[in-house]
Amino acid sequence: MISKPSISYPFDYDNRFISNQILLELYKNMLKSRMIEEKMLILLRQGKVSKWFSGIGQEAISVGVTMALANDEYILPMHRNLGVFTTRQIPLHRLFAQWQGKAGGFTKGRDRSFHFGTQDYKIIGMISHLGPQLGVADGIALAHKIRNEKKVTAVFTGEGGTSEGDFHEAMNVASVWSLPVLFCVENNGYGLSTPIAEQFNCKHIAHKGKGYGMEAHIIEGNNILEVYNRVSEITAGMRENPRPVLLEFKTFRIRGHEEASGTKYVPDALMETWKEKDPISNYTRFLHDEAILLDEVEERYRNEIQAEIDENLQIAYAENDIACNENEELNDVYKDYAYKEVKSEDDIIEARFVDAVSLGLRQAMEKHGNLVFMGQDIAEYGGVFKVSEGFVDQFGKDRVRNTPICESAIISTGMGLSINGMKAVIEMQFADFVSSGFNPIVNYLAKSHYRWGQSADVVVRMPCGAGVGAGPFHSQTNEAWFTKTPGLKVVYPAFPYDAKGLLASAIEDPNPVLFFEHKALYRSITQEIPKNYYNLPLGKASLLKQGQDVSIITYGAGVHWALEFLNLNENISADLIDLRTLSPLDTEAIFTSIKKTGKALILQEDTLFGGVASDISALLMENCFEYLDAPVQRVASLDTPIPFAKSLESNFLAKSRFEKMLINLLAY
Ligand SMILES: Cc1ncc(C[n+]2csc(CCOP(=O)(O)OP(=O)(O)O)c2C)c(N)n1
Repeated sequence: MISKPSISYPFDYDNRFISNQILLELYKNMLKSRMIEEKMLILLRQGKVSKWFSGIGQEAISVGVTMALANDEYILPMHRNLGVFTTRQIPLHRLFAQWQGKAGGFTKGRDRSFHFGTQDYKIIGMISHLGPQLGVADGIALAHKIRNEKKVTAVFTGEGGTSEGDFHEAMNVASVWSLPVLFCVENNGYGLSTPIAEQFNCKHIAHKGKGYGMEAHIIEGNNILEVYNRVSEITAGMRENPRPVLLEFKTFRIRGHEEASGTKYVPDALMETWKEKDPISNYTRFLHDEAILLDEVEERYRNEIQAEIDENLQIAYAENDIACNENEELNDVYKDYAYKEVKSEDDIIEARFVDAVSLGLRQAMEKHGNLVFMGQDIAEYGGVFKVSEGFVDQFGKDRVRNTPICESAIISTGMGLSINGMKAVIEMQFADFVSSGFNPIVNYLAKSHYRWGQSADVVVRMPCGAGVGAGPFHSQTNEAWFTKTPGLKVVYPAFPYDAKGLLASAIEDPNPVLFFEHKALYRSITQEIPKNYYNLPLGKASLLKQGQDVSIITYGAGVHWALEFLNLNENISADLIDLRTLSPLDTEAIFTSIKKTGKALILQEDTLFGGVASDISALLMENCFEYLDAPVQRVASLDTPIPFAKSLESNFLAKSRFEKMLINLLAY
């Protein structure tokens, strides 16, 4: 029977199609979440947990959504979704240990609160930046869709988070690709202290769905039965007919943004209205009124939960604080990967740099059936540099995907594919545009393995570099943005042979790799290379020339500038080192050479300050000082943006200063 809205409850409770067992489970899960939070508030005051983001008053959303999903469907919760974690039955001592920074948690003490994921429970936690996980959900759902698995992925955000570009990008991608993502927006009135009227200028967030061509619904988020019923029904449809759906849950944040910040800015009347809509007290009354929950059962539940909390807190307290092991800290930055050499010596072909990249990528697609290639105009059009011409015909549209112009969501999508067992290669149309996808690369992909053991099996291809008169936004070589970030690998080949073999390895490697391809080399450098699949180890430099008087250390276009000069000046006796990989850096090759020659010139196309050459210089000072016969020289491009006009660009580039500085160094 359907209960009439009455003065007893602020909402309709429709329990017609829900068994009493589920009705009680919904109740118990909400109660558990509430009772844990109440305990946490006490512990917070006692200084036993650090920060706390309260979800009190919002439990129905976490619990209702989680119970409507199957246990093997991914959920990407936020900082107020304790109910997701507890409904999935994560042992409480692990949660408590996580909040106390102990090893029994999920991050070896490396991240706090809800900032973790766990494949065991199919929960992928947030990063602080809020937005990127929306695109990650796209990637998880895409993997399901490609494998024809009928699964939904649910991702949460607050209404504040919907102002981020990631929200727009992820919704748009999900809609264009018909991905079964349930976008759950918890509209709780405030983003920190900012009220909704200052956050967005439309009546309901659900109205935004229309603009993306997406089904959208408004749900009374404090009504557990409405949440459970509607989400169950909607997700059943999404599994059969994959498509994204936007849900706006109306709710309210009863406590401060985090406990220390309070709620002074919330009008009292507003607070009172919402307190009356408390999801647990109202539902408890309803269950009692319907004789589904008896007093003694409620008491038993409370006692059981209390005992579970106390017992698990003792387990967490009994655990020692983490003892730092620096080796383990460093080792966990990357996922272990044992490189296995694959050789191919027969069938030599003449290939330009661009052909080598194309063939390498094609063969990787053949080798890894779970590899998805994404980028702007990369499908039928073949990419702006024609690297992927013909790929759609060979691999189909599922695996060769044109993307909307949304670097951030696509990088995040790559992360989601990786989480759900696939590999991704993403082509930046120009390396310059990676700035629009910077956040997920440096914060999500780079840090996930260290934080909770989830690697990002993603290669970002970066057509980069100057010398083609393309001006400030199509000519940068921005490798230093990434060599600075622990967790990323950075590869920068200078020859077709290296490009093909290193690309193969970058794709084999389960860690995130930024793969730089100098576009001025694409069609100017040709080499004989093996036609078939082979790989080359990352992190190994190559010694292109051997000499006695100076070591020239360089990569990318710099290798060709140096070669050109040395070939014209055979009297100069130099080691020429092509680094090939910048992170990890082959310091051994560099040090061995300097110990022999005593002089070092580091040549980079990047601008001077803060570039890779600066770190190599510092390493030489620290490790080879007594072998040096002259100050280490860095030769780099001018510290300006890259100009367009030929004469300005030539002056800008390091090449214009290289010769003079090398001669000066030799004369020192
Ligand atoms: C990119 C970014 N900017 C700012 C913040 C600081 N911050 C953390 S949570 C938050 C408010 C989020 O509001 P909302 O998305 O509505 O979620 P709620 O906290 O209300 O649940 C802000 C401003 C952040 N974490 N990341």
